[in-house]
Amino acid sequence: MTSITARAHTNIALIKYWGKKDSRLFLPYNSSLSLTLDAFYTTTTVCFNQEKTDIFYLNGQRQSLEETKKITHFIDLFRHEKNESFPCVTVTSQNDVPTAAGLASSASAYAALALGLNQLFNCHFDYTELSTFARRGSGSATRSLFGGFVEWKKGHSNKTSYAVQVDDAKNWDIAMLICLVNRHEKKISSRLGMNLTVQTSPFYQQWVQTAAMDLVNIKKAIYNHDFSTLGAIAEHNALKMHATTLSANPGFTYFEPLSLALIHKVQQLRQQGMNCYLTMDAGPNVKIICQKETIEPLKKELRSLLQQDQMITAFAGPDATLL
Ligand code: 2P0
Repeated sequence: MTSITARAHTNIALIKYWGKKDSRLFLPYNSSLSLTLDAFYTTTTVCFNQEKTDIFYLNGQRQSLEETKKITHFIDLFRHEKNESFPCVTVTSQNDVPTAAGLASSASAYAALALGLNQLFNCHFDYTELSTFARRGSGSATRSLFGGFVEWKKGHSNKTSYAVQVDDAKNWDIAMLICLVNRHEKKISSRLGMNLTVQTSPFYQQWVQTAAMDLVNIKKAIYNHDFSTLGAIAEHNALKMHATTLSANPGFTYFEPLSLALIHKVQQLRQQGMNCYLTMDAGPNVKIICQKETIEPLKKELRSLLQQDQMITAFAGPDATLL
C-alpha cells in the first residue's frame, strides 16, 4: 500500500502568537512571525490501513486512544475535504528534537502530518492553503510548512488565517542558541496560559496592539537585513508576552531563577558590545538570537550558568518536504 513520508522543521516565534479569538478554528488575536530551525524536525509516514480505527505511533510507541483521537480529528479535516469515504490511516511519527530539549514539537508534528495527508488524500493544496490545516492541529504549526522567516497572518476565518514565507533566510547570518533551563513538562501549557491571559490580563489589549506594530517593524528589519533591529524587536516582543502572564489573574510566569539569570546575562553581554538578544516561549528555556561569529564567545560566557549539553545551536531551517 502507498505510504507517504513528510518532514517539517520546528520554528521559534520572533513575534509571538499569544491568544485565540476562536478556539475551535485556532484563529489568533495577533499575527506572528517566526524563524524555522534546521536542528529540530518531525518525520511522519502516513498510509491507509485495513483496520477500523486510525493508528498512531510516536517515537516507536503506539499511542493511547486519547492521543489517537486528536490525530483522527485532524485527519477528518482531510476526509471532509474530499467528501468521500476513505480507509483508516496509520501515522508513524518520529520527533528529531534532541532528547528533552524542552521545545514544543507540535509545530513540526502537525506541519509534517498535514503535508503527508495532502499527498495521501490527493488534495494538491499549496503550502499556504495547507498551513490552514496545520493551524487546526496547533497554532504554531501554521508557520512550520515554510523555511526561513515566516508570517502567520491572523485573518478572520478558516481560509484567511494562513502562513506566508517572508524571506527564506538563506542569505541571512542568524543563529539561535537554545539554553535548556528545565527539561521537565511545563506546569501551565501554552494553550491554558494564553487562554487565561486573554480572559484576565488588563494588559492584553496592549499586547495585541503593540504586537501588530512589532510585526510591521520586524518585517522592515528583515527586508533591510538589519540583525540588531530584528533582535531588539524580538526581545521586546517576548518580554511583553511574558508581562501578560504576570498580569493575568491568577498571575503566573514561565520564568525560573535560571531563566532570569540568563536574561540578565544576555542584556549585560549586549551592554558590553556582544550582539545577542533573547526570546522565550511558554516554558523556562531561553533562546538567544545571535550570529555565527558570536556563538562560541557566547557559549564561553554562559559556562558559569550552563553545562555544555544545556546549549544547542540551531540555524535557519528549510521548507517542509516530502521524502
Ligand atoms: C509561538 N507559542 O508563537 C507562541 C509563543 C508559545 C509562546 O505557539 O494551543 O502549541 O496548539 O495553538 O501552538 C505555543 O502554542 O498552542 C506557541 P496551540 P501552541 O510560538
